Amino acid sequence: MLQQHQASTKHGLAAGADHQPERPDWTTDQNWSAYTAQEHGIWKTLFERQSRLLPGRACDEFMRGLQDLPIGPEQIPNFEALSEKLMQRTGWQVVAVPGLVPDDVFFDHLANRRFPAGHFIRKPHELDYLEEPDVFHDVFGHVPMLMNPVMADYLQAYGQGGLRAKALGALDNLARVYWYTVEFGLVQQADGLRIYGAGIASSPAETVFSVEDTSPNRIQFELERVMRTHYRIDDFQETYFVLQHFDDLLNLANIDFAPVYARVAHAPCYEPGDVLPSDKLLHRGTGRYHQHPTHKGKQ
Ligand code: HBI
Ligand code: FE
Repeated sequence: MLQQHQASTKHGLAAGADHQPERPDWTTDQNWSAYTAQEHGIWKTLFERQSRLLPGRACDEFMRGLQDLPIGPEQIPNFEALSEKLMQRTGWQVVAVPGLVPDDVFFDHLANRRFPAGHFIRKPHELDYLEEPDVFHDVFGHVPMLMNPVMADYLQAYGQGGLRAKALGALDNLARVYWYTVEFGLVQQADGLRIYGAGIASSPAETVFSVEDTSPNRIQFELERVMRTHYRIDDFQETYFVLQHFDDLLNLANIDFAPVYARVAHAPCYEPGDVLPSDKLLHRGTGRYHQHPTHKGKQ
């Protein structure tokens, strides 16, 4: 994905700078019956590619969530059917939005256990590159993890924390935590390093790169370290942060970030590829990939 979250600055681009949302919460109808055969076909191509790559690379929680959802290769999933299953399992719903929505709107949805998913699908020439989260990234990448009670609570806490962080002037710090967990997180599983981040799980190239390539750093997750680390939005990550246990997200959902924001507020930030003496390094990257970037997105 990488590219998908060109972050808040892209909101204007999402639908045109003068876009007026249909409704104040920016939701729209999925309009499922309007998808064309070609659009379902794009879903199928992406779905089949990821279904081959994820076993042995994505964590058990992701694979289980995917299995238990009404998601398959043949059709773009129906958000109502997804919501029904999710609601039973973790009390979440999937709602349709036209693309990126303003931060406050995004946080409000998450705080109420509604996941806003783009209802459009990328074009054939964008299979590996897009600037806004589409239905494949949002549904295939995020929704399987929302079947898990830990991620379900963590993402709600992120929504609740978003408005607080904004008031404290700490949105950048919180957004980095989101980035390096929900989007690009890796976790140590009993049988090896695994993916749980949606940005990785919806990207074929990064699925392999994140867990197998020697180029990126893999560093044990540490909250203040992550809050201080810039991320790349235009290419593979230079560093992945690794949870020791998936349940570590529970602590993150429950602790008060305010004192942590206060500590990092005047501390310097790190570049995406920096390695510090204090880091618990699982793998020191060669950095080879980013020395000669091939613009993976546009390969
Ligand atoms: N809107 N639809 C959508 N999806 C996102 O992931 C998203 C967003 N708006 C804001 C946003 N992400 C981030 O900038 C915040 O998490 C900080
Ligand atoms: Fe995402």
